[in-house]
Amino acid sequence: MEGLSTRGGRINDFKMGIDDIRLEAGVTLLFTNVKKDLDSDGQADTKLLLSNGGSVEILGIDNLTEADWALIA
Ligand SMILES: [Ca+2]
Repeated sequence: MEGLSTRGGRINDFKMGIDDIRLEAGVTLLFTNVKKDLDSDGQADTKLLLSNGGSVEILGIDNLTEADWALIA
C-alpha cells in the first residue's frame, strides 16, 4: 500500500494478499489488536499500534497475519 503514513491512519479498502503495510525505517509494530469493531459497522476490524506512537486502523479485516507486514521496511 503506497503512501500510507505511519503516523496514523485508517484503511478501508485493504485487500488481503494484494495490499501490504509498509513501515518507515525504524518504526516497528508494537501490538495488533484484532477483532474489535472500530467503526461500529458490525464487522470486526484490526488496529495496529506502532513504535512511533502512531496507529493504523484497518477496517473490515480481522485476520491479518504477520506476513502481511513483517518483511517490509
Ligand atoms: Ca468495523
